[in-house]
Order: sequence, then structure tokens, then C-alpha cells
Amino acid sequence: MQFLDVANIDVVGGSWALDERFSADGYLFFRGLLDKASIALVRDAYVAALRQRQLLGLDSDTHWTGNRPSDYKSRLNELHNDGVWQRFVASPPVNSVLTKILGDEPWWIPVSEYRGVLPAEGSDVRSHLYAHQDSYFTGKLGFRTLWIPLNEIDDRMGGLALAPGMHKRGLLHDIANPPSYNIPSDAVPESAWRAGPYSPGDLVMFHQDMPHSGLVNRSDGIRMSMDLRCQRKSDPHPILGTLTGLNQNELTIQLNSAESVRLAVDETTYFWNFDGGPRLTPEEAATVMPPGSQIVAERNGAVAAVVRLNSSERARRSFQ
Ligand SMILES: O=C(O)CCC(=O)C(=O)O
Repeated sequence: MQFLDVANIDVVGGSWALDERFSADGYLFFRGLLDKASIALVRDAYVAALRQRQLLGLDSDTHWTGNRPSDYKSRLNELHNDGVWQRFVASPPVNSVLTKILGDEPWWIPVSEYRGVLPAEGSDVRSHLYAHQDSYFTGKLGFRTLWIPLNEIDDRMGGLALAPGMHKRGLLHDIANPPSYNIPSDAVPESAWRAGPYSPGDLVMFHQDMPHSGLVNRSDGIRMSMDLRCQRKSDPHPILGTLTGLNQNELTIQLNSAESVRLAVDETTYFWNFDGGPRLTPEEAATVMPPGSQIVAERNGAVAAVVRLNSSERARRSFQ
């Protein structure tokens, strides 16, 4: 697989030039940009969580123990209770470098993942774990995804693959193919994919419509990465709040300010649970998204997408 092109944060034209490149290619890949000490704090939290789960032993902070719990889905969801990513983005060197890229302060959408991907089983012959476009699940919330490697990730360990330029091809998920609606394998030719290697300090920032996939981990170590989603402070933001009502025709969201917003529900509306799974209809969502769920929704007349957040993101939202 060919490599991603590396961007230069000090390019002539600054954030304007980076924006041009982001629009054309659908991504920006920076090497060694993020503050190493801030990355190390995040990584320490992963290592502690992986040891707690006996996926890492005390002798190594990368080498997998061989345990493969059947309920482990490559995500360290317990870290959502600790505000790990919020502390990371609040650290001044991280905030200032992201502000320089964006030409404005970042505004964070609390849709984040802490991934610890185990080596594949020998019988797993895939190269890609799951090709998808984030906006298929979250709707057009208008964000950039930040994919942040936390350990050395060579081609054996896999990492993240993108299909540069293909963010302009619209939705590639096969909407005629329920229940998973995958991107058909021929929709993104094998030759279109580009990847790392990656090191701690690198940053991949990509468009919400970019087809991307984790690659299968063929090393003997655990792949650690974090993905975050941000906008510019000056962008129109989606609605963040508490779901207080949902029926066939509308949903009600209470904002942090205690003010309520009512949004129409129509046949295009869908819901999605932050920790994965398919899109849900309003009827399905009513059973798994009880009143009190923290959600983020598009700011449209008829809502197209509502994402239920991890419940521990509630208190942290005041952080923004
Ligand atoms: O890290 C991975 O394995 C995949 C990352 C991903 O799908 C994402 O950042 O949306």
C-alpha cells in the first residue's frame, strides 16, 4: 500500500493553504506534530487499562499477553469516565497546534474512541477491518476526524488507511444492502488506499466523508490509537444536549442552558449509538435511547441524524 502524503504546518499561506489541501485530498497528515508528553499521558492511561484487562502484562507496554476476551471490541470504553481526551486537547501545546491548523480554536464534538486493536487471529485473511465513512453513521455534523496513533505502528501492526480524494464521491455505503449497508469492496479500488507507518506525535486529520478503515494487526503488539472529532469554533455547531422526548413526529432536546429544542422527525431521520452498530429508525431508537440520553443532532428542520453519546460525556461537555 502506498504512503499518505505528509503536510507541513508551516506552509506558506498557513491555515488557508492547509484548507485548500484538505478540500482537495480529504486529509492532512502531519508527522511528529503533537506534544510528546501529552501523548505519553494518554498512552499511560491505555497501558493501565490494558493491564487491568490482562491484555498487557507488567513486562511490556506493547506486547499482547494472548488473552482474547470474547466481549472485547477493540475499545477501552472505561477511559470515557476519566476525561482522557478532554485533558489531552486542553493541554496548551496541543490546543495551540490545532488552532494553527484550523485558523481558529477547535470546538469538540464529544464523539471519540479509545482503540486498542489486538493482533488478528491466524484465520483472519482480511486486510481491512471495516471500510466506512464517518458521516454515514453520524450524519453531516460538519466535523473533521483526528486519528492519533499512540504507539509505533508499522505496516505489520496496520494502522489507518484512507482513500484520498474519494470523500468527493458521495455516500459509498450500499443503502440497498441491509442490515450492515457496507461499502462494497469494488467501490474503493485496492490501489486507492494509502496508509502510514505512524509514530506517537503524528496526526491524521480527515474529512467526515472520507472512506477509511483500520488495517488488520499482524504484529504481536496491541495497536493503540484515539480518534476525536472537531470543528472550528466559528463553524455552525450541531445540537448537543439531553434527549427528553421522542415520538414518531418529533424529538425534544434539552440544552445545557436548560432551554429546549424541538426537532421534526421524518422518514429520512436515523439514530446511531456511539459505541457502534447499524443506523436505527426512530422506533428502534425509542427502545435503546431512553430519556436522559446525551445526544448530538444535526441542526436541521427535519433531523437526519442523532448520535447517542457515551453517558459519561455529559459532565465533560461543560468543558467546551
Ligand atoms: O483505528 C481504526 O482501526 C479505525 C479508525 C476509524 O475508523 C475512525 O477513526 O473513524
